[in-house]
Amino acid sequence: MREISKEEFKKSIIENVKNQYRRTIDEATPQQIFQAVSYAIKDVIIDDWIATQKQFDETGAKKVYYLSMEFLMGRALGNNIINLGAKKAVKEALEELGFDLNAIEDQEPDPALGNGGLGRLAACFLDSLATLGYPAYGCGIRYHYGMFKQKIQDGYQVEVPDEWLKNGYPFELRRPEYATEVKFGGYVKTEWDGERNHFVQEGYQSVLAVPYDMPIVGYGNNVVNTLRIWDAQPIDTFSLSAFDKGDYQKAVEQENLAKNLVEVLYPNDNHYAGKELRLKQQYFFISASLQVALKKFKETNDDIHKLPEKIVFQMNDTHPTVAVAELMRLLLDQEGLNWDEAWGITTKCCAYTNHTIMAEALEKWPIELFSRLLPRVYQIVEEINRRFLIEVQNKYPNNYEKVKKMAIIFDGQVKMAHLAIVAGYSVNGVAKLHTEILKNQELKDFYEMMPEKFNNKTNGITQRRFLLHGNPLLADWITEQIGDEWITDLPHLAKLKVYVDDPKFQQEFMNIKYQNKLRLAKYIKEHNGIDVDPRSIFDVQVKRLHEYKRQLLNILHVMYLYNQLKDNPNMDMVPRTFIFGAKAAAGYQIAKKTIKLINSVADVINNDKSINGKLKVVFIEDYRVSNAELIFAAADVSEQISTASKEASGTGNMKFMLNGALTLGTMDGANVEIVEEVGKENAFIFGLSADEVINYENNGGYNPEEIFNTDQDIRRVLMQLINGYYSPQDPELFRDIYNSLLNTKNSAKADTYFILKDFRSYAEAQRRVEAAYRDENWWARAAMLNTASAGKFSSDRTIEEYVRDIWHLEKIHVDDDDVKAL
Ligand code: 26Q
Repeated sequence: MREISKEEFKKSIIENVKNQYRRTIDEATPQQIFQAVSYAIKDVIIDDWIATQKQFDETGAKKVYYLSMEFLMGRALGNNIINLGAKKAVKEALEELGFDLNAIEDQEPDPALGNGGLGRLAACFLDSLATLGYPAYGCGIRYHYGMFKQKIQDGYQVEVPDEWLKNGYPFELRRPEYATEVKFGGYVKTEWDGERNHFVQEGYQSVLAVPYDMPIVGYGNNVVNTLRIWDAQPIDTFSLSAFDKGDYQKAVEQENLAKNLVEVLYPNDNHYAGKELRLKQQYFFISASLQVALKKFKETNDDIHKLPEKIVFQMNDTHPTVAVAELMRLLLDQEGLNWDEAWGITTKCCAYTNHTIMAEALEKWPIELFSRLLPRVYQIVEEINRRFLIEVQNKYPNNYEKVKKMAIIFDGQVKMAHLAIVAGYSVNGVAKLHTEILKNQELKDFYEMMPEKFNNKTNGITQRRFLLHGNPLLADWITEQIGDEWITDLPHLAKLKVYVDDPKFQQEFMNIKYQNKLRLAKYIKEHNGIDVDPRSIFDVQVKRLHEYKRQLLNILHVMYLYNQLKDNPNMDMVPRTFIFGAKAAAGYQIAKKTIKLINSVADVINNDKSINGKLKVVFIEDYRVSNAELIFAAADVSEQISTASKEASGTGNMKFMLNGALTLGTMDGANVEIVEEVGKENAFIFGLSADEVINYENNGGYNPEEIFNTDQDIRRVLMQLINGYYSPQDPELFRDIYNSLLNTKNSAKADTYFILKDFRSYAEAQRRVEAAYRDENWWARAAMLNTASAGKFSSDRTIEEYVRDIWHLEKIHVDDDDVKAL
């Protein structure tokens, strides 16, 4: 790694402040200092970036294009500084200029171009790809407004626009030279040239796609990959075709299309909303990305049939699946290939990752909408479907059930998952259990017909952000004990296992946890005005708000504990702080009501002097990547309590584990593998298994009435939802939550997430948590073991598996000399 000199860096900051703001360092605002530091860092990155791209060109290396509607990057400055190996120099340079690096980092807006797990996974993958030296592009959308900012007013979530571009974002680079046109609507004209048909789209509207590139800096290896996000601009009205010249109406429409297209990220997580604009967004960034990828390929290759040797498109869920048909279109209509040639190439270039089995998340587009918006692409999907159904019928003669279940187009809808599976050469789930459920339940028919496509890639996270950057005290301590190889090879953490029984190491480890709890307590005091006891158990559930994730189970249990304390104020109890953080999709009413419930319960409990501060409830406003780093570092207990079978993997669970929190969870998603690594005895597992849940579901659900009628503690908690105990002004406020659990009219439709069914088992697991925490040595040992056993969950491991089984990439090397030679 190249040395970055402190003195040069100081000069660079001063110059940047002067040139950009005409100010001296003493006059600059903290935001201006942030900008200047970022530009100084970008100057360093640029050389590596150019050298890396040169390596790509010279080696002709195969590249992965990670196609994703979401990249939840989080702040770049701190991570870039770390990955460049410049932390010491920058920190000291800033100190000598009178600034604190942390405070400057806090000036950066969180680029939040994603909702939750799927978007953050894409960001972790980019970090790992660059660090491992694999040629990769992230392709996405430059939303002008990312994930909304959450304010809590009177206990309710209020959504505020996320103006992340307001001050300009220093790490992006506009690349107008790669701008390209994307066409919507119109109709397809067929022209026969005596030999073959040509398909020409006419009467369309179009926009100009303009890419912005962000550097993705590898750790300590000079490699800089690219995240390319597309912005939309109106096509210059002058360049309208002769046919359209002077069409004022059309010019205005195209301008509006460009303006709306990339305006905002849809804030739904694990929920499909069949919005026309969403489909436009999908096609927009896919068409632009594919056009430019092909063009680049053709600059150095003359045989289009070799495309699969040089390019792979990984589709992050079905959101980018229109890529399959768009690639076909480019190969057929632009490259002039015949169907079999084009299909042969497409099915060797596209691979698909599934992130959910939740029925409401599956993308199905009405034919009417799809064909109106993408007339040529729709023709191609129809032909893919027609040919596929012939195969199905050949394999299963006279079996109409199969056709019905597997068709890509059926019942007036285009099913994107089916398209992705039929055209992709790889279909992967994101944790072992999830992949088994895909193979044996959700995608059983496809698995039976094409078993060779299916494979598992258990998710991972980058330790560079979630330990090295987010928890510097623990990171330094670990490096002191076992060296720094864990930074690029996480399984090295296992070397910590020899220390777990040593009281000195236990104490040091728990002392770091305590320091991190103090840091979070300070954040909570500043942001919530609540005092929390850093000696209490920090019991944390942070993730998107969704019924299947069961924040409701958690808060009902808090209500139950509070009832116990009220009955018996002298109850011997280890003080507990229940910490929540969650955004609800703006239109998801019951999720929003759950936020209100958590805040109402918090109000009552936090203001009740009679319980001597034994119980506190905190809802952290605007949970996002930057405060997540503080939260994971400070957690004792990691709540991973989804209804078994519903959480495909989870990745927060891994971030907690890495930071020494113990998992309280169901046997769902990657929890299963976490327990496999750390041992069941070092976690708190409860609840129905996935098989049991699926069994109930296949037999019409279960009857929560029975539990309500026989379990007094549960009944008492439920009655408090409708007797105004937590909402004296409006006793009906939580009626809808009550009804979701106990709708008396149709009990099969009640409690579909098995909250009451799992309640006792959860409460019992919580008692085990408390008993375990009383034994300080046991807890310290188990916490250390969690960190020491987290090696598997690095996204570096996940990426190596994708490369080995799906992508088949070669590493590139960028030496210091390559950079100097520029
Ligand atoms: C679809 C259509 C229209 C609008 C929005 C959407 C949409 C958007 C986001 C559908 C789904 C998502 C996000 C899904 C997601 O984050 N899934 C999570 O993926 C993680 C990474 O694999 C897993 O760890 C989680 O278990 C899974 O819930």
